[in-house]
Amino acid sequence: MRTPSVQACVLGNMSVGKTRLLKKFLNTYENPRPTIGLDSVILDANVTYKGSQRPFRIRLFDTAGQERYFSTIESYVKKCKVIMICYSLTEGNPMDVFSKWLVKVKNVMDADKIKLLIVGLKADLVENLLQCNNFLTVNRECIKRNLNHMTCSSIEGDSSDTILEKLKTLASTFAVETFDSNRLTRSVTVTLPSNTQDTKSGGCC
Ligand SMILES: Nc1nc2c(ncn2[C@@H]2O[C@H](COP(=O)(O)OP(=O)(O)OP(=O)(O)O)[C@@H](O)[C@H]2O)c(=O)[nH]1
Ligand SMILES: [Mg+2]
Repeated sequence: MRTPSVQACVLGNMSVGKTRLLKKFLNTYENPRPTIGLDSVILDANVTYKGSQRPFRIRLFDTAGQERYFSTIESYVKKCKVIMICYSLTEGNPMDVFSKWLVKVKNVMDADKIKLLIVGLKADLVENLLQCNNFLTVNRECIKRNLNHMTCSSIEGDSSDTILEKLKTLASTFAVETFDSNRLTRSVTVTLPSNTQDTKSGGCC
């Protein structure tokens, strides 16, 4: 049986650190160039299904923050089951997460049917999160809207591992749905009417 694949993507303004985060997931460290359109990476994951470990894959799309590319990436975003919206803890308008990116997501899909994760990046540049205006603003909105909110640095420490684990956990829900639907498909029994054989043998062939 083919390994199921769950599609996911990373959205957010230019230069917030989306590509650097994906490179950290893959343990590659070169400084990224601005993304043009979109790229994708494959991540391997496992989930416990009916008492045993089953593998699945996550196809994770890295998207350009530049507005002009959104029409190109929209058709990929539509098919994603997990969406990470990233923002910088140190620059830009943190409310873009909701007024721009979440609105775009809701315009192309039913946000209740997917898993959303909001991620504040460049945590190494912040001394105290509890005094960080971007963090506090986004956190307040996430609590109101009951959204997952995490922070990380793609440069220092291992906080990106926690984000990767969370991504895998969110995606595993959809992998399990695929296992369940495969199981149901396999167990369907089709009973043919008793005269089918006669009808066929009396036909033209
Ligand atoms: N200090 C610090 N710098 C970071 C971090 N993540 C990314 N950067 C830097 O921020 C700059 C932009 O990072 P990218 O990953 O290219 O940003 P992006 O969101 O992919 O940008 P676009 O592709 O243009 O949408 C690069 O110089 C990165 O090295 C981080 O966690 N900490
Ligand atoms: Mg990029």
